[in-house]
Amino acid sequence: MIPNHRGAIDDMAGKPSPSQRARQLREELNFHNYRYYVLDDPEIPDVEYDRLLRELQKIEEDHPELVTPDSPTQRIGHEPVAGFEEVQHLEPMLSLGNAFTREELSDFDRRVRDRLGIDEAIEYMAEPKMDGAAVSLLYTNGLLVRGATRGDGATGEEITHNVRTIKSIPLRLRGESVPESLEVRGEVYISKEGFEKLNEQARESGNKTFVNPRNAAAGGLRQLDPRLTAKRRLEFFAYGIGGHDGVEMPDRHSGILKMLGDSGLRISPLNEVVSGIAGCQGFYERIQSDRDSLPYEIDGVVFKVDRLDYQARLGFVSRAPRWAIAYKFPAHEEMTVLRDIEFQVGRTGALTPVARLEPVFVGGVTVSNATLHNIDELRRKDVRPGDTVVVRRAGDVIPEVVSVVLGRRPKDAKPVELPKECPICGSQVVREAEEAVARCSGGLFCPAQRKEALRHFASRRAMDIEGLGSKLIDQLVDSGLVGTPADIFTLDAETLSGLERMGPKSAANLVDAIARSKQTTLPRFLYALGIREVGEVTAKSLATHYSDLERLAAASLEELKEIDDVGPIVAANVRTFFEQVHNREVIDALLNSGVFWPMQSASGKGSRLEGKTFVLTGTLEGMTRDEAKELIEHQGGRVTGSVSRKTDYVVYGKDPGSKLSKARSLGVAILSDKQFLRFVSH
Ligand code: JCF
Repeated sequence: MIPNHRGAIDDMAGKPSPSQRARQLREELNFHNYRYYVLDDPEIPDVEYDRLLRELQKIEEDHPELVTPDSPTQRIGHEPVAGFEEVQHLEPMLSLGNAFTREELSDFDRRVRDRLGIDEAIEYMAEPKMDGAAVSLLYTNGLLVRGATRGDGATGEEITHNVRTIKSIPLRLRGESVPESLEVRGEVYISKEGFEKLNEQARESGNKTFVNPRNAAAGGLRQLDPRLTAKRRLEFFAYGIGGHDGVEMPDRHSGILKMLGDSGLRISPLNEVVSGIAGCQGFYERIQSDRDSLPYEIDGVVFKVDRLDYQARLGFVSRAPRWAIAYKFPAHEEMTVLRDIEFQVGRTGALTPVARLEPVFVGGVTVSNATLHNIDELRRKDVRPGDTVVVRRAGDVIPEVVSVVLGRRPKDAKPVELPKECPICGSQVVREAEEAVARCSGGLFCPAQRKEALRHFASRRAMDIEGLGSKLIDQLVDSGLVGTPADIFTLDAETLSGLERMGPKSAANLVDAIARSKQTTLPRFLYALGIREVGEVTAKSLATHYSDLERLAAASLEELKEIDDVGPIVAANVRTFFEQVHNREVIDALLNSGVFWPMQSASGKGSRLEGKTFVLTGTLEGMTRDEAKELIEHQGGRVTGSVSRKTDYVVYGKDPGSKLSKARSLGVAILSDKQFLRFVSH
């Protein structure tokens, strides 16, 4: 049990001494660390953990003599090391034999049974095989004293300063009776998410990306500066033991894992004892089908004869035990020849270099396209048509080209250039100085961007065309019925009812919705155009400043930069957008088909709600929150989230929240939704 420190304080006659308090805090923090990182079941919120940690840090600062090696403050406390020391493992670290097919697996099982002279099914401990780096942890009298890489199996490198940063590795073993010494063996790995983030950061800062999670984990362990290791968010699963002294040994491998788990080490929850070859095969298939949804990479499963007396009888061949085998999944990485590099145009017009490959079977599927992310990444990797490349497909992630096999580069291989014009629509390709991405400036005109642009155009906060959803837009574009947003306003019920899943009733409803959307506001219209980085706030600023579309379209860069919320990048985006003839044509067509907005008095000045602050609560009848907000802002008022003395009106609907009672207690004016509508509509 963990002492409740608050209780402890109250119970004692007076305050605990700094040394008592430090011990309480250490125990408590280590307990919560264990709940969070090992059991994955935190008991207290992060802020409370941080508070406790800071309290301990403070005590240790004032009383440095109270710092202990297992203090949670000591995980990253170490200075960078100058180099790695060699360490001798107490027991050698073993490797595993491999099986790639069912036959090889059943050969293994047959060899085991033949050697033991046993006919019936053997019980195996089955576990996922983590794709990380093996480490050995030495605990002396329960205290973590050393961490080491596998090295050649007999000698590894000392990496204690780095394993201490891994939160799922306990600095002290739990439990009453701790062994005098115990080598814990396990795998350090990085999650798929951690790996993606690491590579994203590397890409953003122009550094080399990691080829796979295993390299990222192994590299993390070999940092001289533990602060860099800590940044990689490495994790750990224990899978066995090495040398040990003063431990009562269980008689099964599953017993060892239970013992490790009870000592506070993290054990894979997927481990299972299975029976015979059928059990092994079943486990393999279950894990394989879960492979993509696991948060980390695995490259197969491991089977170990569970009974330790059998293990002893089976012994070893060279470094690999006869009692264990790794049954591998199809590889995630393969080599193939890159035929060509093409540029694909994405949602925002971003040009993504895509590798066209000689088809190759990797990660369980045939891959013939792989992403190269962006032009900088392409340059950094220096991938050229004709190159032999390493392709990686992990989980559901898009296959990517990881590296070039330079030794196989044809003499005449030339790098590809970024196209000056969009390969889809021919518009100019622009690249902002600070951005890694190059983009097609074609906007609404570019077919590749069209669907996304239409989705945005019709969306609730833009033109708000109810019923014009994603699937329907796909159909409309694919059938050629809609090319630009203006075409939406040419659709009639008859045409629409010819589409999939479109009855006469929903067709009629959609036609109504389209007609209703014609009356809009200038900010909504500007936002709907989907000019890069012109969100709702910027659209409002632009509309407030110009109140007339023609003047905005003709505004110079210098003029635009002067406007609130408009920086040089947004100003340039606005200019580029209106300079494209196609965009002007679409806008004209929209206006010709009847899209209009009632003239807005500049910034709503002089209107009745000028300077008034509103708070909305509950479900308003006959309007959405957004509509109410728009009504208020249209007349110069402001909507805020919380009630204070400065609030002028609180508008409430059905099931109002605490804001209504707060308004009452502060004496703020209160309007029902109906009163509000009357109030704003004359
Ligand atoms: O998850 C692993 N990569 C893994 C490696 C799991 C194991 O149970 C292992 C291992 C390497 C050697 N067991 C041994 C004996």
